[in-house]
Amino acid sequence: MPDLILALDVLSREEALSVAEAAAPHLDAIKIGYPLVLAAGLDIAAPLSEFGIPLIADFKVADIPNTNSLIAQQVFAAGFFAIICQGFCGSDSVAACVEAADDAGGECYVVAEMSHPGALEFLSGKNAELLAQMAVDAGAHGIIAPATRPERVQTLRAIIGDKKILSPGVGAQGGDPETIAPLIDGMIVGRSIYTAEDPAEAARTYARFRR
Ligand code: 3DU
Repeated sequence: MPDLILALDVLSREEALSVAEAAAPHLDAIKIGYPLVLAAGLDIAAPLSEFGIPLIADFKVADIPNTNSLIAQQVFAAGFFAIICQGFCGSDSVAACVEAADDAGGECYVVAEMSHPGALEFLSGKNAELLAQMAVDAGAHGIIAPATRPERVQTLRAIIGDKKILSPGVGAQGGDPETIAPLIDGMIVGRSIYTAEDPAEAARTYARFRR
């Protein structure tokens, strides 16, 4: 059963710290990305780190290897534990993120299949399976796969073995936590926690699916 990862896509430092503080007792990691970093700066990582919960940088890094290295180095220097990159730029671009993660004693996850309907146009099916295999071959720590499509998570699991699957799409996007929990290693939940009237109670509800 999976860790609970809060997707903290709020747009101010104050809200980020307030939601994180409320939910922290029920969390195993906090994922932040462009919405919060563009609103509050990368140094939001410092106060968030004080909750003692690992931070995941969801920048879906997708560039040439040198640029990916520079981005990943900034991420790990800012105190993040893990980075998420895209795989479609190729194995050398993924390897650059994996190397930066390894150098920092951190982790790198590769998006294999996305959870939204538009993912079915490119980021699904055979392409997702190739991306998952490439993530394994590149030494990534795991993949991102959709809680909205449990059958696809099972297909991707057969490819990646005991590498980790972090899975967004529960709650607001319609994924069912009970169905997906046994199939994954990390359940990523955003709006269903941070827009709840009581984020602590919402986090507690999802934490019931933890190990
Ligand atoms: O739908 P939610 O509010 O629970 O947030 C899901 C988070 O996971 C959000 O940060 C989004 O950018 C991220 N994500 C996906 O939703 C789907 C993916 O395939 C990859 C990341």
